[in-house]
Amino acid sequence: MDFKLQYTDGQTKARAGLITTDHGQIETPVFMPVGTQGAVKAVHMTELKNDIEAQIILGNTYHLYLRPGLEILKQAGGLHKFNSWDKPILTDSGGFQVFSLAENRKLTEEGAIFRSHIDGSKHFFTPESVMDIQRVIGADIIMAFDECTPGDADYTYAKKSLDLTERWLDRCFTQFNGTECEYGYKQALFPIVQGCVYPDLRRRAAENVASKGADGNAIGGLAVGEPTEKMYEMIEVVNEILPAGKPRYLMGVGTPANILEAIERGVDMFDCIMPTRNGRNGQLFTRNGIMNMRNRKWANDFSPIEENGASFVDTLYTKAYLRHLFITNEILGLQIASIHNLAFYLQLVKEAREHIIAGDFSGWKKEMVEKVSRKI
Ligand code: PRF
Repeated sequence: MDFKLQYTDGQTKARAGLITTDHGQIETPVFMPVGTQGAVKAVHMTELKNDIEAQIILGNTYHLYLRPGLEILKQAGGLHKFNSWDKPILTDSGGFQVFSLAENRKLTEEGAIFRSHIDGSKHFFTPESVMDIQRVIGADIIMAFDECTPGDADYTYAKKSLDLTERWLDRCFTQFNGTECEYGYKQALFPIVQGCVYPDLRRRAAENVASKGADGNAIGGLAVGEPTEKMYEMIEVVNEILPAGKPRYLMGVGTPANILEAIERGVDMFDCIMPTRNGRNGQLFTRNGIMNMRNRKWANDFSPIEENGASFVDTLYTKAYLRHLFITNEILGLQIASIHNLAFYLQLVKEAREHIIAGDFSGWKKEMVEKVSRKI
């Protein structure tokens, strides 16, 4: 994997760059739609590619390991072949999902013991096994096995947790460096900075991560219950230390405003379930603010979903029709909302890139944060 830093904004820390993988290039900043189980919920690959213009999608080690399981993924020839997505894929390591989904989970020095949320079966993830699983899934970018420290952890817990994540990181790199992709292309391993809301822990974590000389680096443990201002402060602290010449990935963030604020602070890559999950709940993000499609006020609003929207769905359908689909529980409503929200997120980040290159990011960002955050 290669990263070229193409432009750095003069007034802020925002950057534009280009990642090259064996499955194609990614212009940054980039938003990566989440396809937890190998599918972006309610969205076809053709729509992702041609309408939403996704450059890379996510998958999850935890889910794919449980179903379809490694045997099937191996037989398929990896996730790209299995789900018919021939562009880049990134997989999260499962640490975060074990903690948010699995039952009876327990952390030990060795790894994480948990029971499947699907059938209660018992499993054990270690840094080594998680590297091996991600070799079988075959994503272009794979993530280190970490503990995502809760946002309200006290200092003592956060430090102990970071110590463990750092020991696990060394084991991840040892295993990764001793193995190869099963399918003949290259995979990159991104380490993850933890450290909760404590600047000294974050600095230490960022220095440790930077010392690995990885192809890219991630910031985890944010947007997990801490105040938003703390999140921005931690991004600033960490990005002072992470190498400028490598992409920086802020995991699981966030609202359109969160993403613009993080781009301003030097983040290049994002993923979040918000556009798809909130979309399925009837929440639409637009250039003019956030709409709840179940609201009565859209019942006879026959204007397009979004004038000058980023997707074909925006002008093909009206607000009144989309509201009707939500009220009647038609699955087309979920599809339209998911496509709309993803197209909006991707266009927003693409526009950010254009403004970074044009040299007027700062003013544009300030205006957009205000617009995209209001409720309409
Ligand atoms: N670690 C991992 N995945 C994640 C996170 C993390 O800290 C987060 C936190 N926002 C989302 N996804 N491995």
